[in-house]
Amino acid sequence: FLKAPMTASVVGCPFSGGQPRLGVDKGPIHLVEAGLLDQLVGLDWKVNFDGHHQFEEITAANDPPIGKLKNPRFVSKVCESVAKVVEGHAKKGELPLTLGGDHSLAMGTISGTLAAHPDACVIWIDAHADINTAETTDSGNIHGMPVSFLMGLNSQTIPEFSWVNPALKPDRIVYIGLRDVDQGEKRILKETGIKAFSMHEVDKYGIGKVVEMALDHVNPKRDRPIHLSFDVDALDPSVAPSTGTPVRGGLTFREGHYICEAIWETGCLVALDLMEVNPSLEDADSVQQTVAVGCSLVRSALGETLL
Ligand code: 6HN
Ligand code: MN
Ligand code: MN
Ligand code: MN
Repeated sequence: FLKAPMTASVVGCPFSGGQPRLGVDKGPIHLVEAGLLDQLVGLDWKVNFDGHHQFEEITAANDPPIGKLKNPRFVSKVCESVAKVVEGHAKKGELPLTLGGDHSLAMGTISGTLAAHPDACVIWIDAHADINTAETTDSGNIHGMPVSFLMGLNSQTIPEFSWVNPALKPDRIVYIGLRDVDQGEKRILKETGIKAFSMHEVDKYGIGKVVEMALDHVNPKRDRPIHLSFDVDALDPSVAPSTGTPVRGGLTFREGHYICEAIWETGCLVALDLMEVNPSLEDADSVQQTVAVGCSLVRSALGETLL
């Protein structure tokens, strides 16, 4: 690849099984209804969208916890189907744009990207590291664990998740925006040596330098395909209030958009996730604001410029 594909294939994922709060499954519906797809057409993308993915056949019924993991079969099956869809789009040279839904979906999207682009790297924008294992998780919510599955960090293999190819290497993922990392996750980050730029580093160096350092780490020659997984809770709750696990002290509106713009400028973006918009949380104005910010983050990542 030399230049980013100019066809975006939207993978709408109305899914909330990786966490307990209802409504995050409505995120993709609101993003599309807000006009996101027309906005991308306005940026000269060809946009494929054949409706939101239907997960009816994959039911949450009869899905007791496995250890601490909640809805394990449901999350696993949904992610497996998302992985196939993302892989298919990516192999056709299209850019999969996955709209969540909760962040457990990234187990699927990144699996799909790595199947199509084995040399890809991941830039994970989040308040959280989402790297708990089945052993370290307190909540049992799988949206706090996708990275551990992608990296094969669980000490015991869980047969229900055996489809996941643990192909993500520690030097191929970098975080920006972290500020609510669990004790067990801090240990994992240290032991694996994964590079993470928390809000402390954003304050210290500024977002421009942080993005440059992040890219230098994960993509030093700017020749690797990039999967950008953006959890809207990376933004400060004053900017994106309608999300399930808000944490104060987050990225400003501009810092969030700068990240997207700078990644687009590399020309290496091959897949994008926008996750954790929950239109059932907070008042109508907050919902409208969060959905609008979600749309504008996607536009920035897909080439919208200020001038
Ligand atoms: N997210 N670390 C917490 C947990 O439950 O494991 C929070 C995870 C949040 C996940 O926001 O995508
Ligand atoms: Mn499709
Ligand atoms: Mn997340
Ligand atoms: Mn998060």
